[in-house]
Amino acid sequence: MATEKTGTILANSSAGTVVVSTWNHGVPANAKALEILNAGGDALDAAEAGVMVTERDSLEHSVGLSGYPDRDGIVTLDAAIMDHTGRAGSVAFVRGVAHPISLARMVMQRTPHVMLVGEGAEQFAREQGVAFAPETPLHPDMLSAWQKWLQEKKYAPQINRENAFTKSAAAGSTPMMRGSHINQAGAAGNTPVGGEHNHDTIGMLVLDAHGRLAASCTTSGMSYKMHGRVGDSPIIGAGLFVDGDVGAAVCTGVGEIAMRTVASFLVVEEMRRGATAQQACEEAIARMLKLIDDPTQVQVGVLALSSGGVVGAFAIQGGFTYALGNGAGNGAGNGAGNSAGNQMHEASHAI
Ligand code: SD4
Repeated sequence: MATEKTGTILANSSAGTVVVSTWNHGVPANAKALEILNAGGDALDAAEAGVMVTERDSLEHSVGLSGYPDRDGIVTLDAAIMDHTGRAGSVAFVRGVAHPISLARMVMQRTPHVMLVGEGAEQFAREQGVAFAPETPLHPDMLSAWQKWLQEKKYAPQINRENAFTKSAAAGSTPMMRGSHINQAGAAGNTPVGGEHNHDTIGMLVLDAHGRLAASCTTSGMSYKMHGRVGDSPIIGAGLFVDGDVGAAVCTGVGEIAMRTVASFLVVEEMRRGATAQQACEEAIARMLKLIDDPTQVQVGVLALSSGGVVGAFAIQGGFTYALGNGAGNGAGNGAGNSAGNQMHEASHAI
């Protein structure tokens, strides 16, 4: 079976099903997506259901309603979804919705629009019968973190906070395959131990058995962001992009940099011009570095998945982990020669 070297990993190039998603929380999210793919499901369904696992995890503090609030103590969520035909939907700056990814999908499938924001997105949620609870109290840990933050009100994003987790011996955990400072990857039972001035997202790219690509992305954005701030995650072309003939990409990290480089679109266009998934990610990070005065203070990670099932991953700094899963019928597994089907990796990086 043919394989292609991507720089960090070997991925199966004879398609089959592939799921790749950002950070440690990608493992349980991938597991759900693979369940759907292995049952013959569609890439779009897998991409939605996969990240819903992260959205509903009350121990997950940068995706969904248990996320860190903005500086005014309000959790506002951003999400987007895109399929292989170029259809896309997104929501931004929404409160009180447990599954913004599903609301984004409704925007895509039930409106003539691509993006709804704020009160309009919330009104749409109510119209669609989506449970909407704007008065949802902050998660108790988030309330105390925010109250602590208010004492200084200093905004200083911390890189790779997404991986600042201790690991319980929770069932379903998966050892990381590469990487220096993280030994185990997340699953239920994680306890945050990192600082709180940070950011996080789950972005997921899926290739199903019919060769259909889809991408999803959902986040509570940067902690203690200005009220009204929206990052790259719900912006088609920045946070995620899919071209069914070429590939898909998703970004995580400091959204402003991904927005200013239209990074996910760039990655897909590089692949269209012949770059491998890995080369395309590296080019996007190179463009970002031109905009950044001190790259030691900024983290952005980029994932790519070609229409042939080849994965690329690159980041500004070390510590960007991602989960790669192969579904049934894809016995080649991933580049470490492991066909277990859902493993953590750490991306190579620029600095
Ligand atoms: C944002 N890109 O709101 C998101 C945050 C993120 O890992 O991805 N953090 O800027």
